Amino acid sequence: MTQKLVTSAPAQVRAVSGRPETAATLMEVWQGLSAAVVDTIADDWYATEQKYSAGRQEHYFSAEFLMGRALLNNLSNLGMVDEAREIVGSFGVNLSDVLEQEPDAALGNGGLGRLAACFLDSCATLDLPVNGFGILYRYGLFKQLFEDGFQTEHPDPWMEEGYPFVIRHEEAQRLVHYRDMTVRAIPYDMPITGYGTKNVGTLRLWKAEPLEEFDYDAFNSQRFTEAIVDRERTSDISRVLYPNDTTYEGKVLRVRQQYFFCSASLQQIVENYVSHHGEDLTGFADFNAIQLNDTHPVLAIPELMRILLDEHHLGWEEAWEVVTKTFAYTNHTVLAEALETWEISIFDRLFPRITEIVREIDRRFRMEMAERGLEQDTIDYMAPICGDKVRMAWIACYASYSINGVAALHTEIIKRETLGEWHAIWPERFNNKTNGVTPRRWLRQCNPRLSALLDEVTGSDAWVKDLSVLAEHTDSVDESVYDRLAEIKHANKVDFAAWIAQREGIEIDPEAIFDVQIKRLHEYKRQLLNAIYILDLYFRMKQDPSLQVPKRVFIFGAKAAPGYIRAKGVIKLINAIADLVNNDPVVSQTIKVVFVHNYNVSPAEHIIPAADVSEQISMAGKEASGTSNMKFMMNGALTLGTLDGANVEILEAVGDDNAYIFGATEDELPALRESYDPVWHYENVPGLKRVLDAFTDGTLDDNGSGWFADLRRSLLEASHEPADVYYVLGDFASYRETKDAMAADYADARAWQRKAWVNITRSGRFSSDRTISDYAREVWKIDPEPIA
Ligand code: Z57
Repeated sequence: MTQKLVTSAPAQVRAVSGRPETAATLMEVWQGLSAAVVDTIADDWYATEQKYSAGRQEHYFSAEFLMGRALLNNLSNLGMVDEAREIVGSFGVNLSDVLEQEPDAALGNGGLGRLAACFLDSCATLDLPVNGFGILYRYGLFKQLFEDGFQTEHPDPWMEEGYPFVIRHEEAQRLVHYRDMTVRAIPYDMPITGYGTKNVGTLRLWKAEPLEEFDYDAFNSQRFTEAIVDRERTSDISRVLYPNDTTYEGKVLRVRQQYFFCSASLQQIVENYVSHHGEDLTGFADFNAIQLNDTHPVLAIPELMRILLDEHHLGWEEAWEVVTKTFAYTNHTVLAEALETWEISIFDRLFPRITEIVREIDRRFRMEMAERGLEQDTIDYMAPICGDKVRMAWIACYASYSINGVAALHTEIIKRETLGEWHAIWPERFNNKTNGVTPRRWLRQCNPRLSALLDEVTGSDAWVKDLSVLAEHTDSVDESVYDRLAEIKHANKVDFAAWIAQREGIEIDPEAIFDVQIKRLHEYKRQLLNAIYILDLYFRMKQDPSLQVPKRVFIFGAKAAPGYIRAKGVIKLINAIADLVNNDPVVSQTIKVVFVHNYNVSPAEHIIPAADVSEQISMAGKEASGTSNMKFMMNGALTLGTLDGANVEILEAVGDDNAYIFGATEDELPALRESYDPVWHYENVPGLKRVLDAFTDGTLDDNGSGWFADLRRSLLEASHEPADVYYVLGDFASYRETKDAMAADYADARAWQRKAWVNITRSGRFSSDRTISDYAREVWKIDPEPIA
């Protein structure tokens, strides 16, 4: 197989550049090498597709797949990294320079989209018959720049220069009908290689194109521009990813997108069923399971009903029987603002038949529940349609045979509260699937130094496919491993410092503690709490220049949704604090603040291996799981966190001595809130007054935007919303104490490395391989199908 790359790579580079391979640009080498990789897997990819399509399959429906870069991932999975290094070396270039040419495929916002990408990696590695279905957005998540410390957004045309890892399949196109237009859905397939297996999975992304190249009538009747504009309206559907994470925005184009990929995917899946198993669709669910990644693909439920009823002439009961054995739903949040509720008039306007079906689902639901003896209020609360709104989560709960949360605590909360009424009726549908991350990308590829140590300590690379084997080595290691670990972290920090100097123009000291918070900007994640700590520390240092403070770099990466002004205010605030701190000739000797712009998958791969402290500080009960917490753990960073999401399970895995936990717990919060007075905290908790006053007294400059005053008000003043909804001031004292203690502990390097080693070796249950094995066994009922 690798011999193939040696011949294919130069030929492909020559084909894309039209030059000898030694004269090609770095971008052309990336293009050619990538095409050569696709060349080497083509036979296995085809064989995998053939095999999967004949048996039972799971289809992962998601509006987002945050894939990041593909070339290194594929080379590494296929065992071709050294080969590739040699090959491009012979062209006169360096492999890492070639890899850095690749744009991130950022077809997702954050945790939910990246989870889908990790899941595909695990499915391929475990030889499971699973394919992903989504949308080929022309523009991925916006590019973030800072101008005067303010976030600005810019388009991300990620495949405009050509992208060899998606293959257009003209012949497999489908039509998607809306009331006002019919659109062609063209599939673009991305190969999903697994580690150490021949199987290659598929991510199928649909692109919207106009039905006809030209509307001849329009052209002939002198309506040239209208004809062009009309063409553009169809391509609009797959033009751009909506940049909201955990916040719903009721835009018509967004429903169009959702229906678009659900309809095209279902048409294909049903056709495949018919071609292998015949016209009798009543057996559909024996061969197909569909996982709905949040409510974004829930239109697949009425759409499958439509296909079964109208195109295959099943009766309603028969069709509903099939549908309710096919779909499984994952809930990813308890935040009310994320719940999708579409105006039924939008459905009417776009697809009247779907509206009809949803109304019938609603009617039957009400009847069924009345028969069960439910109270009318409960029925009204749970019904798919409420007034003029369609509630997507309720349709999902009604039609799905499995409903899962993404961490133990989260699943308990949805059973008790968010989806409590559903749990009361169908407790057997509920299950937990704690999230995981792929150890291929998040350890083996991004941290080669630590990977080499793990190979050495465990005697092989078996941990890459079974991360749980590391647990055997928690205690039974030679003390020298801790020195190695320290050296590795230090070397990673040196690399990272060089990367930061280049990218952000800030010098940081690798001897300092690297304290990192990287995630979407949201009030519930409490970047503001971290910012307040830093500003407080600055004032403590100013007030007492003899204060002994461990050297630290506070690192942030975060995008704010473009319309989320308060989140943008926090970005501006952190940048203003960075200015204050980094430009203070004394304080900046000890602490620095770096806000990495345009945070994305590939920056994460640089940041995480260099981190010492993993900030996971959401208000308890709000972060469904979190997944960066797992990536940090695998790379030996220690968690500073609340008992929220998967942090709870991380703590369970490593033990109290190996994580730093602070703050109010989910079960304490209701009582605490009863008597909560943020102004009392402001006046009495050491440090808070001075910090919050600095928001508005001229210490920090918000360029006249008024945003810092708004942030201060959001914490202190109950006007049209309660003050400090996310308990920032309430948790501050506990956070400060724990974070100070943690920094002090860093001085005992040996003790710190021991903790890091426990974190690394106990991270096995946070591999997405574990998560996916559980889904495969308990929800999807599928077995591995190796092609070899
Ligand atoms: C999103 O990234 C998440 C939940 C959502 O409802 C939407 Br919309 C987007 C995140 C959660 O906030 C994380 O806690 C979780 O780890 C991630 O989904 C994957 O489950």
